[in-house]
Amino acid sequence: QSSNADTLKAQCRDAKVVAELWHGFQGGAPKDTLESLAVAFNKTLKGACVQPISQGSYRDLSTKLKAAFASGKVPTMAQAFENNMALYLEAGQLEDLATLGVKTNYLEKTFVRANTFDGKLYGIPFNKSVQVMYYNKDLFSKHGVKVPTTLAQFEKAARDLSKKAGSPVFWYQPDASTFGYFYFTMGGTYGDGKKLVVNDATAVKALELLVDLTKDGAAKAITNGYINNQLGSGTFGMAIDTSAGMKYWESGAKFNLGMTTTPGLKAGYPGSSVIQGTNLVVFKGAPKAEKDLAARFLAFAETPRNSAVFAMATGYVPSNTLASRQPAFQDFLKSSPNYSAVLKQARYADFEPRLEQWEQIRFDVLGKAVAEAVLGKATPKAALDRAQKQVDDLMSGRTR
Ligand code: FGO
Repeated sequence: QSSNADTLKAQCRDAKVVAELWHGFQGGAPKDTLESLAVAFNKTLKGACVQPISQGSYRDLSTKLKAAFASGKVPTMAQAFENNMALYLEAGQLEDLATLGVKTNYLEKTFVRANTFDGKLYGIPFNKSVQVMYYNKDLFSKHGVKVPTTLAQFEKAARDLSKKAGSPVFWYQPDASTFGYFYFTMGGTYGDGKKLVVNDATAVKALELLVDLTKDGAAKAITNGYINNQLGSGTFGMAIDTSAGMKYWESGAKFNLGMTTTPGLKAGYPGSSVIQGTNLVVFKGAPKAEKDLAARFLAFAETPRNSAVFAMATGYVPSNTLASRQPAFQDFLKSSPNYSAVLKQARYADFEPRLEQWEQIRFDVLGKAVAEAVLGKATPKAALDRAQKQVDDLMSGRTR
């Protein structure tokens, strides 16, 4: 079926050293591009190969890695969010990349910092994304509404356009990612770095905005998967979503698709955006020959050229700061002006907390609270207060 998969199988069949790379891509441009990268790398080798293996979703991936730690059968490499890294590091599973000679010259500094714990580098940024605003150019021009650049304009545009269209035009997934955009943009920080806070006044205000827009028929919660898969199900106006979905959005949109920076607090300044996507880590328990091969793969993945190719093919932010100077990248920006929003937004983006417990919290606690509130099962304040109690219990080890 997929020629990349066949090529990889052939490349790894007789290899003496096979470095498995467990990942959370499930298809589409991200998976294809990762596999193409591995195929190209393997062509430079004799008797060795990198074998990407999808483990399902990102969350399936971390679940399977934890099981691998317990059984002692770890892969060579894997994708990991920063909070996953905190957990894997605590479990003693991550290799210090300096010992493998991995360099970070020209890599995005904020991303590299997020991979650094106690002064040591445990991962390199690979597929890092930012949220951007996707919108329906045709709908905005049809009704003569200006594309919003501030939160106040955003709220008004959502209400005005929805009235004119006769149905809610701001579509969102009721989860921690969507909430994070509003929360960060309003100045939220999830606490002071000592105590994790999800129910401060800013959090309540952020969730109230989403709930009010929903109640008033200006926003629609998409509860069955990615927004880009639902674009045929009504009049879409705008959404805040990961730049990594760019190719999916482009193929799903039956209208002129616009991409721009997120609405912010003040005119002239984009809003914030949650940094998502993952880094590549190497596991201590893998054989030396595999770890050395992994280090070479990381260097290959991060060349300006390969970093540019990956970004152009997917919508991710290039990890190498020299990528955007590649002639092919310059041509790409001319033919895909939407993508420039991704580069601009990357300067206005925030990380979620880098805590071991965060993955569980963002899905099972915060994400649940957001869904409850927008579905009208609890007020934003009540939902977030309950979430805070669960956070406190998890952080103090009272629950697991
Ligand atoms: C996804 C998840 C986390 C954490 C954030 C964490 C775990 C969020 C969000 C929950 O690489 P990103 O930017 O985008 C993904 C990429 C590869 O699959 O393509 C996106 N995609 C895929 C198919 C499609 O039809 N449309 C589309 O946009 C896909 O989202 O990562 C963003 C979405 C989520 O997975 O539901 O990162 N996230 N922090 N996941 N496990 N842990 O700490």
